[in-house]
Amino acid sequence: MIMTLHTANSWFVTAMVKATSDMWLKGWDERNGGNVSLRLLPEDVAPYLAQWPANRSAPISDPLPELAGQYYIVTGTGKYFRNVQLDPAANMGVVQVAPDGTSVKILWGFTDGGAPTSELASHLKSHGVRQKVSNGRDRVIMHCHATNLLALTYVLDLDPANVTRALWESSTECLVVFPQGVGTMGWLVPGTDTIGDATAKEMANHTLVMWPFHGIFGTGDTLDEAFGLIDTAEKAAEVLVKVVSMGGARQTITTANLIDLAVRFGVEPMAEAMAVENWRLAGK
Ligand code: 2HA
Ligand code: ZN
Repeated sequence: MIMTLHTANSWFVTAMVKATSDMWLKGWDERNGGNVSLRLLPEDVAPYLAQWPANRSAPISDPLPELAGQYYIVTGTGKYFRNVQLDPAANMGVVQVAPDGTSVKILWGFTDGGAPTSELASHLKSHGVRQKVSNGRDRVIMHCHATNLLALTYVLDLDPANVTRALWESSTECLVVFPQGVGTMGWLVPGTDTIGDATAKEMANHTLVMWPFHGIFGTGDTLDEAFGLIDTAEKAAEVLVKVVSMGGARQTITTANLIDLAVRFGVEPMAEAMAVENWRLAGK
């Protein structure tokens, strides 16, 4: 008996549906906000390749020949995360980077004529960097408008060490979950190569990158890891918003506590953030 494998039942479509649905329920992805990409390995796509039409392409604004041949499942431009679960094939697609890195071939999905996310540049540039620094382990780039992290960008001094230290002090697990801290940048126009380059640059040293007045980028080896990373930072951000709203901390996790955590969990925390004595609100 010949069995037809349905792409909609693949582990990677199922996992993307779960991630985007959870992100919607978290309130991180209003309207068409947010985008997610997951790098697929040849063995992931092999069972399906022969049945995929692969008759369209989409340009990559800045060529990335170092990613030639790689496969990604990625959310679509203009698509709403709340709708992904209703019609995964219309709201996401599987693409392969062309040999010269100037375009992607659309292999599956985007069934209503859609195309990959407007943040494809940020995603692919960041994938390139994360593959290098993680020795090929990291496979996910996740962007969303996590409410409290976004709110904090209006009040925190945006120096990366300062932001990192403020979040580390806002929940004990933070230093363990993101020891490399949070990268930041100035405000930039989304959907451009400029913001893509700035994001990828920060991704060389951090697993989280903050876009002021916009949102957050996270990475990881799996969708669960990237989601859990953003969820952890967002939880700490929510605590910090409450603490600041209550008039500020009267007591906190100390530097000595942070050192104990790093030793117990065997992580090497961002030195600049460990050196911060009192994190600052902007303009203070
Ligand atoms: O896809 O979130 O940054 C919509 C966005 C752009
Ligand atoms: Zn966004």
